[in-house]
Amino acid sequence: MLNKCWCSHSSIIFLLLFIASCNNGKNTVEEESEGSKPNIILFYVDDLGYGDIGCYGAKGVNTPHVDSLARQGLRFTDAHCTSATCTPSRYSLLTGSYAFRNNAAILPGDAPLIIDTEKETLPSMAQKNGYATAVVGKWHLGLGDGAIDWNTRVSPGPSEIGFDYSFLLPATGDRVPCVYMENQKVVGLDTADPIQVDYETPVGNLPLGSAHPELLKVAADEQHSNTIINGISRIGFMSGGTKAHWVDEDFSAVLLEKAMTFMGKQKENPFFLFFSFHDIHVPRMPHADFKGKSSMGSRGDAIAQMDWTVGQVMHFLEKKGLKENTLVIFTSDNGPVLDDGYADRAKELLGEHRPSGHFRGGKYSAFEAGTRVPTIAYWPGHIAPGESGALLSQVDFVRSFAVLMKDTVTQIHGDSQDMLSTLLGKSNKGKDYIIEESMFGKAIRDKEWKYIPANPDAPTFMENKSMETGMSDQDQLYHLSKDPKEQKNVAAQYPKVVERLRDRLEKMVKTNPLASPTAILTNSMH
Ligand code: NG6
Ligand code: CA
Repeated sequence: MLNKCWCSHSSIIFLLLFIASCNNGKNTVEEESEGSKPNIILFYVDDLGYGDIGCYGAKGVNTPHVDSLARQGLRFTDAHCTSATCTPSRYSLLTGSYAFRNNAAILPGDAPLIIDTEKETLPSMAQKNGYATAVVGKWHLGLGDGAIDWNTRVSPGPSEIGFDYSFLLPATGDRVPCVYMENQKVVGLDTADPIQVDYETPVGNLPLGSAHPELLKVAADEQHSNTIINGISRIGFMSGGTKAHWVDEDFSAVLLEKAMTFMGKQKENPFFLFFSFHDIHVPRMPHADFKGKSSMGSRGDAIAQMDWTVGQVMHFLEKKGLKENTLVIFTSDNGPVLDDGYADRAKELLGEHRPSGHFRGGKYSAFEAGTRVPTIAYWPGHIAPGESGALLSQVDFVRSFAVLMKDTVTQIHGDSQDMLSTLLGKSNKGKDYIIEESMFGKAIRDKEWKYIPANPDAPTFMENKSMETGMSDQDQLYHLSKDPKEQKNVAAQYPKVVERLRDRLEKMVKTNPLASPTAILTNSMH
């Protein structure tokens, strides 16, 4: 088991090459017939900001592997996750619907699955089109349908929404239960030491961070001061499962190995791999091999670890002859945050590095950096190297992938529209409108403008995160093409633009394509 021991990176590379050489499958470029379906790998990094990658201006860390994807692929400068927080963005990514349609918000670690198992999803669509499907990494979409018994197979979960294989961190790294789940069962569980989880009341007798700060590798705020696992206090209480506890420092190697094994097994089918990183979410505990790889402490070192992981997957594809037949998308689930509950000195060690790039806000925020995230599409021979300023949203990935797969068997409902040509760089046409969700409200974008409706009930600042929420008691309008930093509210000068965007936002919110699939608003105004 890799979660209790760390293998050196060189031995991992050896293992990967070994897996690759064992696979004499047919899934190579030469053997693929013309027009066959490409594999899809979706690298989904957690909390990675617009400015956190070299090719987007990072200063405190090098990201050669991701930069190389960008150099040989298409780098987007106005691409967005749907929300400035994780669960909603992931919900949209997998269902093709905006998360507010399902009131999706950041979930506790024992929440039920929030995706309707009756509806098509990105993985179920891929599955029905002949793809082998897997999710490896952070889930945070809920599991089960109520009171979870962590000691049995938990269902519904990934397999009920179309994933053939899953290897999960059930919620987040900072939430209990701190165990991996493989195909919805806790990995390495000793039945004599059952797991219990509670988000209200302490359970069992594992030490709590609030009572035993001396046991901690990193100090935490009150919210993150419950059960201590692996020297880190978490949100929520858990007991039992001692042999199954994860080791945070091993996340990248463990997830990588699971992803490789899944890919290595695919022989006849194309595959869809949702590689859902824990990096660079808190607690940031990169492996010792990455200590000091950045000038920014553990947040930067976690970026370096993530970049290395991407490099390993790409190396694997190359060795296996799959590079030319795999569409790789690299992106993030929300903008950056420095202090998210642990005293890991992310802010103090920042130096010249700007996690949000030249945008305002970050995770949780309605300002641009909440959802504008690094986004790269890479597919040698199919995507020409370059840059695209097209306005893009992850809500459209489902439908775009459906078109790529020439899907005729499913009907993906929801807000998702076909943006494949833009994603592949064949067109520069962006979306006419996208909604940006955030912690306290929605905003709407078109190519030039951003409108954030007045929200007098919301705070303007989150003290504990040092983060502007983007909310105000006034309507806000920013002329982004002239004022990308959202410094000057021009709502009063452009009442017609405000009216147009307000109407459009209301219409998009009201027209629920889930209730009436044919009611999807077209990408253009008419
Ligand atoms: C917040 C947590 C934060 C993080 C976030 C989820 C507190 C005070 N903060 O509620 O630490 O876990 O949820 O992050 O509890 S996300 O990337 O999964 O959305
Ligand atoms: Ca996140």
